[in-house]
Amino acid sequence: MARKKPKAAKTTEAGNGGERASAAQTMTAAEAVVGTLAAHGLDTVYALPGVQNDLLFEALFKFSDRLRTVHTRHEQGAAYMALGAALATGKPQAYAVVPGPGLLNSAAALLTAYSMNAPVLALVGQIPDADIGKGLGHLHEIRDQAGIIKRLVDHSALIRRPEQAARVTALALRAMRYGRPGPAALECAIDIWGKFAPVRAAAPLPLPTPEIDHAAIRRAAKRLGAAKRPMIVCGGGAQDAAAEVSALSAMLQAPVLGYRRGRGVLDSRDPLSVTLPLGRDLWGEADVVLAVGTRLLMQLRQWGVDRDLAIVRVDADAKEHDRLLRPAVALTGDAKPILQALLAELPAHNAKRLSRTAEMQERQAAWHKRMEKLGPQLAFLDAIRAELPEDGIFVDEVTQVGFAARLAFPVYKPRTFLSPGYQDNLGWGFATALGVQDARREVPVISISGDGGFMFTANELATAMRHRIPLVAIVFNDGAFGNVRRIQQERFGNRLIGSDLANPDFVRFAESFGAEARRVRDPAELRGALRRAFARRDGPTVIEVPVGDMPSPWEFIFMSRIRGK
Ligand SMILES: Cc1ncc(C[n+]2csc(CCOP(=O)(O)OP(=O)(O)O)c2C)c(N)n1
Ligand SMILES: [Mg+2]
Repeated sequence: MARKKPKAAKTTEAGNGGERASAAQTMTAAEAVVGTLAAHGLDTVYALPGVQNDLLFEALFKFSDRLRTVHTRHEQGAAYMALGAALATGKPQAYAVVPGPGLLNSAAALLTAYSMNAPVLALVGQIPDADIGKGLGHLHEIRDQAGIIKRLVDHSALIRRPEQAARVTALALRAMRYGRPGPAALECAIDIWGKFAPVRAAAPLPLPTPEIDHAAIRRAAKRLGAAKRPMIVCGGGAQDAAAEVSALSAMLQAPVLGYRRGRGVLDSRDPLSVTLPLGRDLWGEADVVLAVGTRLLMQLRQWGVDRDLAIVRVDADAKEHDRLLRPAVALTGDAKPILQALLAELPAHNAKRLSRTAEMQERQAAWHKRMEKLGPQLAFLDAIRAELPEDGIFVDEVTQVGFAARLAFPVYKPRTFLSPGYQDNLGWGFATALGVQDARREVPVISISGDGGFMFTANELATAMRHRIPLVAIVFNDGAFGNVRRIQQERFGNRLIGSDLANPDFVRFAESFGAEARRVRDPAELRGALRRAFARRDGPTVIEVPVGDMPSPWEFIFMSRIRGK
């Protein structure tokens, strides 16, 4: 595509990277976008190229001293990697794809980012600007791409002129962090990316600091302080408030339930740290629950609620509070400052608390015993925990060992147990974990998958090799969509359909990419293989574990009502 560079309106010494975000330079829309990403501290774009985005990639090349471009083999890989990087760091991450099929290929990951409130920016190409909406059949044209995007993210925009590009990007990045965090998307047409204008890369826009409602904090402190059986429930929104949750738990002697996205907020070694199913017992007894960054869907819909339970909710999104049940006290904003205010107020209202350590240890042990039913899964998890360092990151999947991990894998730190939220999408794990490991190169990352889930993105082993990502991926191979097969066996008279799998030889498959690969037979061998794999930091390792049927975890997950009608 021809592109004429107009005379520079003003030249600066800032050079390619635009060291000073404030200096206006003549640059393309794409450079303004990429420069703005860099000015916001982003250091990587996960991407798959194509003609609509050629000028975007040209800008990425120009900025390659400040932003790495990690290219993948499928757009879902790019978007899942950005998601993994966002979950691991808590910071905005970006991916770039062509329109139409490129966008749709990335859509499951974008949907997952939305469900997990993860700050992922999608940069999506477009057909020629003047033809958008005309249905002419341009390459990768899709009807109402903006409308499709709008249903996937809360904030989106089409860049139409280079003069707008930096500000539109900064607005998207602010929307991703402000209020309820989450993904955003920017579209830009093939003929706009390369257009020049005198612009400056935009620095981060100030985030309004939400006022803390001190009257509501006092009401919350009074409720919690007077509670006989207080309890804290954490969701993904509590991950950045671990210190505050831990302090509140100690002050109130309140057990902290974290399941899946709330795991690791309170260290599993604390006797007050619980998952399901002990969490359900405690929910049944609680008189006041402090819910932090969680929808409480399982609790309110499955376990039930009655008038004897008052809920104090902390949520970044005011619209979220009343969705299922009006709480006694609603606190809107980021969990951390709100819980800090609560911590300051609580001592004035808090009842004298006896330690619940002994009681909790006893109750934990009793459930531990009942969960021995999941022995095969737990033995593998013990092996992983024994080798994964405290700050190592475990990326969960929709697989038998994953279901057990959500219940029983000890998690010591926030953002070290990543589970896919309410999409629970098979196939998220391996590519997301690649993004996690790419963004956190200094810590070991484990991805677990079943044979079914692994094959959704196993092609990204090529990406792991190309970008030397030292992820360790464990594949539990039962030759089946095992979860589905068990349902067909138990509920449908063993009428098996669509659940058996023909698999590659996973070791040879991984080796053919140049990855390290091992097959292990039992937890002891798994430990040894993990130790070797963690010692290797220059590329991926795949460990295949052939397994048989595993005991069902569902009695510990889908538990019946414990209070209310
Ligand atoms: C995107 C998506 N498609 C389908 C499903 C339904 N599903 C849940 S578990 C499962 C089978 C998982 O098989 P595998 O990864 O081999 O794990 P296993 O249960 O055998 O351990 C399927 C198909 C899903 N959760 N997400
Ligand atoms: Mg399987």
